[in-house]
Amino acid sequence: MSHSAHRRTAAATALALAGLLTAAVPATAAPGGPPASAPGSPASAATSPAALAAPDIPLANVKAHLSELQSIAGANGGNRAHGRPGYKASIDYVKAKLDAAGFTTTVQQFTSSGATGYNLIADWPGGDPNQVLMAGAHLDSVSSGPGMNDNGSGSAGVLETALAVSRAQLQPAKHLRFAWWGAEELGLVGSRYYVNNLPSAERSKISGYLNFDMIGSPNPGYFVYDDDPAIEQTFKDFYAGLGVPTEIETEGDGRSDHASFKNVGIAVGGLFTGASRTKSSAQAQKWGGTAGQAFDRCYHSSCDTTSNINDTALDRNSDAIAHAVWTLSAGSTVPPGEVYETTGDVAIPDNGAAVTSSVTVSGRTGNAPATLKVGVDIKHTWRGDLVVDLLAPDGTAYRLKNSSGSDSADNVITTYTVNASAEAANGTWKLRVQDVAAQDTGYIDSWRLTF
Ligand code: DTR
Ligand code: ZN
Ligand code: ZN
Ligand code: CA
Repeated sequence: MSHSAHRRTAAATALALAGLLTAAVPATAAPGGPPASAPGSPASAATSPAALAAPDIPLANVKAHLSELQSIAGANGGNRAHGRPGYKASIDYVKAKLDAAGFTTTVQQFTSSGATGYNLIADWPGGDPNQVLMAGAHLDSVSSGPGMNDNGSGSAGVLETALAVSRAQLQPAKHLRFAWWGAEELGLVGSRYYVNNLPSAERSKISGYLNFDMIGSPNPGYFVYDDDPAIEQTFKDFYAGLGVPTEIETEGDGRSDHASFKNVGIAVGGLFTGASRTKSSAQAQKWGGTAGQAFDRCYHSSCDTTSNINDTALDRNSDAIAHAVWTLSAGSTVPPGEVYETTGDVAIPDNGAAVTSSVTVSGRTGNAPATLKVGVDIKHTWRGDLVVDLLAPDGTAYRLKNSSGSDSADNVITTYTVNASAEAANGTWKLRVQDVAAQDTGYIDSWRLTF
């Protein structure tokens, strides 16, 4: 009997196990692809909607927000710093855009250094209130300048992504919440105030916080925060699609508003194009720009104006924000309880080398669950001979069964639960079986993973 690995819904698996399906399908039936069933047999795969593709974020729109913020600084003493009129005017501008676009906005006040500060929170109606994806940027500048790259760039990129959500009337699985923080330059004051005043029950609903602080540096690097693996991978996948190499952000820990969320155990990620560190020649080789020069020579200076922006970096990173928001808010692209299985027989050599049987998982986002079900069906007399492991796509082994000389019963037909939350879901998983004692023999009949 030679079938190959395929993906079925739980219901279809029941049919399959009842022998009603004789599908011989490609080893990796990608979700949304053709149903994994032979012609004439009952439709077997739930074709769940894959994550919708994010729209392109128009650079001109992002730059228009920057121009507005520049004008606001110009009309208010040359800056948009905490406690200065230019900051409140920046809040009012962003809030007006979001109110007009259908967001539910809240202005949260706090006091820092004797002055009133403001956070702007914008909720997009809909989505699972128990799964909140957040994206944010600090809106304040230092007092020495208008703060276009730091951090008008992040503020404008997040704002335009929110407006794109409205234009698309996106209805993601998760609830979307956007935020613009006050007094970041005084020490993450606004974002820390928000997190500290969020009841723990509300904190636990936040599935991730995406931070964007300096995403248009004039001599840009493309840095991805190395925090939550699924969020990091989402950004890396986006840049891989552009053919743009990225580096891990190494100076960022604690240096921006994601730290306020990370400090209370919320998954975080983000993007950064560099500040006062200098670009190496190797980095100039891969990214262009000027080696030996700071990524942003106007960091925290009066020259951090709209001319202190690299349009390509701002455009790419704004699109990356949208990609991450669309992708990470879609929930899992395949319904829970999705089964990936193989029914191919693999003979187990008596008292010999280990053998493996593979199942390929694709189309999922993020990591495998902490309760990954591994259903095995091994036909073998005197099962005490057998050692059984699950191998994750990266080769990590999870021991399912040890040998036991005294266990003379036949067959291993059972389901194990494995905490595979450290493993990326997509890839080729293997069941490894070894017969470590002479005489009794058998074979792997089938096995399956249920996510
Ligand atoms: N703290 C930010 C700028 C900054 C400097 N290094 C990093 C690394 C990652 C994010 C941000 C930053 C500020 O001055 O606003
Ligand atoms: Zn700064
Ligand atoms: Zn900043
Ligand atoms: Ca044996």
